[in-house]
Amino acid sequence: MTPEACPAAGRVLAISGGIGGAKLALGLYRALAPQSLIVLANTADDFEHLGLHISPDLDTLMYTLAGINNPELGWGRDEETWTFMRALGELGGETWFRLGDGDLATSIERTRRLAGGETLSEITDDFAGRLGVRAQLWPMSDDAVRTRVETAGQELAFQHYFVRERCAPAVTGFRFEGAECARPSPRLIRALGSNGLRAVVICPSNPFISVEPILAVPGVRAALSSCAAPVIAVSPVVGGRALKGPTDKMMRELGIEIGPTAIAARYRDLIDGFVLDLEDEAARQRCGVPSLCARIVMRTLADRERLAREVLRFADSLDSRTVG
Ligand code: FO1
Repeated sequence: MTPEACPAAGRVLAISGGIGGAKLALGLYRALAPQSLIVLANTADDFEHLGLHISPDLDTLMYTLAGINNPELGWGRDEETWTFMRALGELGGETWFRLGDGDLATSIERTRRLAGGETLSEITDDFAGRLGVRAQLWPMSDDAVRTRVETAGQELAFQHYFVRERCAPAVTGFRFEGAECARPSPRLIRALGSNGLRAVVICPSNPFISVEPILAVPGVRAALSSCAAPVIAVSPVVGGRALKGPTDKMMRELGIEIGPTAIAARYRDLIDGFVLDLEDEAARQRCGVPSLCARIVMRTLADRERLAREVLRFADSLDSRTVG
C-alpha cells in the first residue's frame, strides 16, 4: 500500500520494547512515509555477555524494520545458522542465551565500536542505515541502564530472569540500575519539544520491563507529558492475556488486575488516548482518557498496518479536538 497521506504533517515517535512492540512499529513504518517514523527503543535489557554488548530490543526492532527478523523466534535474524553456539557448547561455554551466527556479528561489531569510543546511538544509526532501515531508530540513552528483576528469593539481572530462568520466578518489583544518572537521547528531548511531531505511540510492549525503564531516564517523563503532540498507548493485554511475553504473569504476581484499565492507569499522567481490544470494550469507560476499541492482536502484516492506520487516525482526531 502507498504511505498514508499525512493530514497533520509531522513525525511519529513510537516507543517500543522488543517483539510485541516491534509488530506495531513495523505497521507504522509501512503506513507512514518511512522517514517520518522515529522508533525509540528500550535498552535496559541490554547486557554484557560472552564479552559482548548485546542490545536485544534494538536488534529486534532493527531486524524487523529491515525485514530480516526471524519470524519463528521473534528475535534474531532470519535464515540464521548456529555454528558458533554449537561450538561454544562443545567447549563447555554458556549457551543459555542463543546468539545465531549473523546476530553474533552484530554484537561483535557493536562491542568493537563501543570500545573505540562511538556511542550506541551512532552505531545504531550506522547499522540501521546499512541494513536499509529508513526510519530513525534511537536508543533511549547512550548510558547504561540495566533492569534488575526483584523476586521473592533474589534479585536477578534481566536476561537471567527472562531467558535463563524462563520468567519462572515470581516478581515482586523492578529496579532500573543506572537510570538516575543516565542522560536521555538528546534528539529525543529535542523531538518531544518541537512542534513537528504528529503523535507519540506507546507500542503494546510490557509496561514494567519495556516502557517504564524508558520513562525512568531523567527528563523523559517530563518531556513526554509536556509534548504538544497527542500521546497514545496501545494495550499489551487482550481478554486477560498478554499479546506477547509475561505481562499478564507479572500483573498477577504484583497483585494488579490483568486488563487494559490497569495498563491505562500506569500511563495516566502521560497519555491523551488509549487503544484497547474490541474484546475488552466493557473496560472502555474505566480507561480515564479518550479511547479507541480496535482489533489489536496482530497476526499478519496486514493486521499491523491496519492497526497502525487506526492508531494514527485516532491520534489525529484527538489532536484536532485539542487544537479546535
Ligand atoms: N530470547 C529467548 O527467549 N532465548 C534466547 O536465547 C534469546 C536470545 C536472544 C539473542 C539476541 C537477541 O537480540 C534477543 C534474544 N532473545 C532471546 C530475546 C530477548 O531476550 C527478549 O526478547 C528481550 O530482551 C525482551 O524484550
